Amino acid sequence: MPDRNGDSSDLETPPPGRIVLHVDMDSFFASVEAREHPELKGKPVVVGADPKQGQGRGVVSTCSYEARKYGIHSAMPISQAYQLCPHAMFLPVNFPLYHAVSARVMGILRNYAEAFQQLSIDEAYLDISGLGSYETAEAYARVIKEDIRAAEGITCSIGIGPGKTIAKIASDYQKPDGMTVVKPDGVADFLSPMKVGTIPGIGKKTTMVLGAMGIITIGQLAAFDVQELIARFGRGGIAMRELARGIDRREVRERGIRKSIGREVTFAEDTDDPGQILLKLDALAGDVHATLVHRGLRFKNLAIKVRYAGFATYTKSSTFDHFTDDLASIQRTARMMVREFLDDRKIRLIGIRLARFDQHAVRQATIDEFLPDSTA
Ligand code: TTP
Ligand code: MG
Repeated sequence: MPDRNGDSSDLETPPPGRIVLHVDMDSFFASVEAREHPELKGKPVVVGADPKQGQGRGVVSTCSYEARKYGIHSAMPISQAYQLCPHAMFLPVNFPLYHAVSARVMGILRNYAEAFQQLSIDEAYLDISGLGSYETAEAYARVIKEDIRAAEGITCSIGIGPGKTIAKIASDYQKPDGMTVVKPDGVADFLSPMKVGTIPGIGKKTTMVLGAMGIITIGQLAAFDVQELIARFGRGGIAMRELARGIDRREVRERGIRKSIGREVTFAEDTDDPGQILLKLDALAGDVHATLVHRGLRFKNLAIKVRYAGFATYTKSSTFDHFTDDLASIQRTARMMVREFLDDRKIRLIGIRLARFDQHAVRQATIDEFLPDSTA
């Protein structure tokens, strides 16, 4: 005889609900520039390649929301952006600056999370299930937004939901400075009318194939015959349909520590000009240093790479006797090592790579302070 308080009553107990928060900075590079140069605030700002009066090559990295009104967007040719809005402020990409801001923002966010996962330079997942309710989670998210605004002078958009995919879709739902909370019982209504391409991971190709099958919206995908999806996409078909139904058990977790941080650049024209080479080397040092700081790491081993015009490639590495994150040391050592490669041969590419890391002390999570029954 099954115990009356056994299996069946267990089934009635809802599983502890997961609450995932996704945060994405608004027009990140452009917002940082506007913060650095307040006269840019409220203006169309385009960050990317030099437009050269419409003749420039290269693309838009990002642009302010004011510039988006002119139809400008990320990855658009810079020449086209110039045609659309010649009076926009065009700025070059300043990676070290954005990385430094990103590192500080991520540092703030990490402190709010039970589990934390940085997704890109300007977005992250926070598991905040311990807050226990979506109402508390929303209030918490407002504190996070205000914290970032006060510390870094930029805005972000936040999405909250029972899984990573929904949280990510939600953060993009109202931008800029948005906040979208999707409770478990609202997931189906939220997702159904959206286009399938809204699901992260469903790209242009899959969207086309689905379209040919008559599947345009997420609702249609959720209701579609699973066997047919498997026949067309294999196991990916099941995963896709689950996401469309709001089922997403992937955990928020830190990615593994990187083994190395490298950056290299090919000169527009092969060169034997030491001034030009050293300048580029300094810039690369700045880039790898920014990533290092961004990841909260210190390194011990530094390598440089030199490729001559004929493709002959050499590397040279040097190991410090202590861990460091000092930019001047990187630049000094890289310059010293590159010297022996500076002869009458033209150089095509140079690179810097940092390896052998130690991690700074892991930051103490402060989420407990916000828990409803906290004694802190
Ligand atoms: P996104 O978060 O995709 O874009 P965004 O922050 O500029 O704007 P949104 O408000 O829509 O989130 O990308 C973050 C940064 O990554 C962006 O500021 C610049 C950089 N980036 C590129 O350099 N090239 C690209 O094609 C994209 C999409 C982003
Ligand atoms: Mg963004």
